[in-house]
Amino acid sequence: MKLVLHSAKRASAPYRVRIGLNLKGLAFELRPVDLVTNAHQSETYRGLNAQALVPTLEVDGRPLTQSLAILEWLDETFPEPRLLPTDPFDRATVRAMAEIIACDIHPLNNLRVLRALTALEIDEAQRNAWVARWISDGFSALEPMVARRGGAFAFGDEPGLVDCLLVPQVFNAGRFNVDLLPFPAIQAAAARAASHPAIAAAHPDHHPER
Ligand SMILES: N[C@@H](CCC(=O)N[C@@H](CS)C(=O)NCC(=O)O)C(=O)O
Repeated sequence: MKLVLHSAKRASAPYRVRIGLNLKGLAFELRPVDLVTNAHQSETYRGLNAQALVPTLEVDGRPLTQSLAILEWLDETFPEPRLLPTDPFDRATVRAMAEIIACDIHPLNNLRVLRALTALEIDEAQRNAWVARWISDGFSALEPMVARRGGAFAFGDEPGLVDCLLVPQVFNAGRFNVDLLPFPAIQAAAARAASHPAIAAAHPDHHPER
């Protein structure tokens, strides 16, 4: 099976998928998409991803979009090691933790949202305060869940779906100087996960310069 990941260096949604692919031990070709020059808005890229967003994972030439859907496809197609637990209650809990990041933090802070704020003449300090507000809001809800259900990783003792989302979101919080002191369980889980070899290999530092 040939896997091609369309990814951008600092973007958190493709970072999630790089972590998932690495945790599964899968080889993939990485195709950088330069968000700064709007390569994601080209007609060619829109042919793969009608939303003009990264990531897109091509599976033998067929495109899959939406990082959470891609991660669930990965888990169903390559079941070991598991990203989601087997118990239905635990699966729902893991999805709820992941969706706090994917549905309730990230969409409010995406590049197109920040560009829209810029177009409304919102200055950089106010944009950064906006980003910090939504990260802190989401992390306030996630913190007790990680404290309750986390172990060596964000959920339990093995790396999984929550780590795929948490590590990039904490990286993003760092870019915007968000204070993580109020979130000790999140900080500890993200630090432990970031040092896992498969997760470390997905870091933007190892991504081509785009
Ligand atoms: N819900 C989507 C979000 C994808 C997304 O927003 N990707 C960002 C990078 S993290 C992007 O392509 N932004 C380009 C833009 O906003 O113009 C997913 O999880 O795949």
